[in-house]
Amino acid sequence: MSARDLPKRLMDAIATRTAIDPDADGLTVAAAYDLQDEVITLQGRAPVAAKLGLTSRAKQQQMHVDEPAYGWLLEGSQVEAGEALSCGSLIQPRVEPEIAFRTGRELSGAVTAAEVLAATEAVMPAIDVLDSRYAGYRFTLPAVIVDNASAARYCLGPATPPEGLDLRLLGVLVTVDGRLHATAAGAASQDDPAAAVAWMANTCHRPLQAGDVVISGGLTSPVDLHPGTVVTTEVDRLGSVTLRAVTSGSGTKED
Ligand code: OOG
Ligand code: MG
Repeated sequence: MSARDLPKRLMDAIATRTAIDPDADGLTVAAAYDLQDEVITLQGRAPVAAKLGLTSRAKQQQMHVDEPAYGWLLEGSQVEAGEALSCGSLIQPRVEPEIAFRTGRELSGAVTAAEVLAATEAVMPAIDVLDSRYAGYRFTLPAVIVDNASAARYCLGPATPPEGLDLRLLGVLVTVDGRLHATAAGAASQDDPAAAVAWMANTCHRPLQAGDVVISGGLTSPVDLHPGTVVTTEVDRLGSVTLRAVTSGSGTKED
């Protein structure tokens, strides 16, 4: 086995809901993004939103990596407000609170956090549903990049224009089954969620287009998602988004 086999092995992992061991020896970050493209093509679903990952120190320390990564949320992966998420097609889902951006114009090349903010039409509270295809979420940076930054599902709350907001200072509460589970501020992601989006625009070979949604990276360590769990992310000034997980068959979001 070599890193070259990862796209095919990841497809089998998704199809059989069986996590695999990463084998990304010698794989560079640049080559990993090429294999990520291959994984997305093999899935046959168009990217509909971008995601940043490993942008907070909490996540980087937990995962033993020291750089962010990006990936793509694919067609059919948005869980609409009020819709339940069926865990049936996922392997080991986890959720984390994020701030989502909707861009008003194309972003590419050397952009700053201030330029990202100026180009942003709206920001939203978001829940990222991760599903690493690697057993126990054990991976290296190149391996998680090939696995499309563990992208699985996402859920967006109400949209607010960013004018007058300092995203670094926005307080974030994560509630699990009605109990406060974790707290954070926007600055947990790359010191400013807008800086995280700027990092992606500067790094990624495809420009972010007007109207694209980008989720800007988990602000706390993630929570395991089990059927029956209800998770809420509440962000100061932006409002809240709630996700309810159910067992296979009783939900509405299956592949
Ligand atoms: C990698 C994806 C991380 C985030 O926001 O940090 C991510 C993982 O932890 O599986 O989405
Ligand atoms: Mg995330």
